[in-house]
Amino acid sequence: MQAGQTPCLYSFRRCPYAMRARMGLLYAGIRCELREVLLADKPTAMLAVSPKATVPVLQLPNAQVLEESLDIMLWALNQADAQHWLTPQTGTMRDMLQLVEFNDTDFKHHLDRYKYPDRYRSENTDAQQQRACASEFIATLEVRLANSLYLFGDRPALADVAIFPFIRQFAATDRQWFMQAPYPHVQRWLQSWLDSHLFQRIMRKYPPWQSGDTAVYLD
Ligand SMILES: N[C@@H](CCC(=O)N[C@@H](CS)C(=O)NCC(=O)O)C(=O)O
Repeated sequence: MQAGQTPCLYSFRRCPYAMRARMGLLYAGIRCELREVLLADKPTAMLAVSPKATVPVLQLPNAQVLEESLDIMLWALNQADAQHWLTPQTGTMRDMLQLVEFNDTDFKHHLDRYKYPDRYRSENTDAQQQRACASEFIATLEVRLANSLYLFGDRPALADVAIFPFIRQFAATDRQWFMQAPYPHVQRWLQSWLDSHLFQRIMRKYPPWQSGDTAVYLD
């Protein structure tokens, strides 16, 4: 397949990995074609460039393909980083990547089991137990956010953007429980991201892409 003149992102609106990729691309001001994907019916063009078959996938004009959301964020931020998301006010890039890694592994493991208990019946676990395990991560975020506005200081950085879409899912699983849980700073931080102009823009709805459609761009 021929790569186009602009990067092309295969995305799924509600996927937290795709959200962070779209946030990074939009923040960096990268003009990017957006192809909304149905997970149950992934386009052949996407599978041809990325047989791994997960979203997001970014195809670059030089035909390079980025198949990991964090790689897409890092690629975008390395093009333009006006608010210094790559250089946090406190801590280092390595510290941020460690926290994101914990989010993507341990926390995500428990989040999935909390959110979709029916899928994990055979594991003999229950949603409340999984919520308690996931909450340990929320508690570590709470400590950080009690000390600063964002996870690594008083201005946003890569880790905030990479992590909040997953905390959004956690909060939405049982909103009533989350709002009375002892995490006021996480609640405040999450709400500020949900209210942000950037988030509102990446959550615009697009119909699923089909081969031959007129290109739509992330804006
Ligand atoms: N490590 C990948 C994970 C991406 C991922 O798992 N995305 C999910 C959607 S949220 C997916 O595409 N799953 C495949 C499917 O449901 O068919 C990344 O960071 O991009």
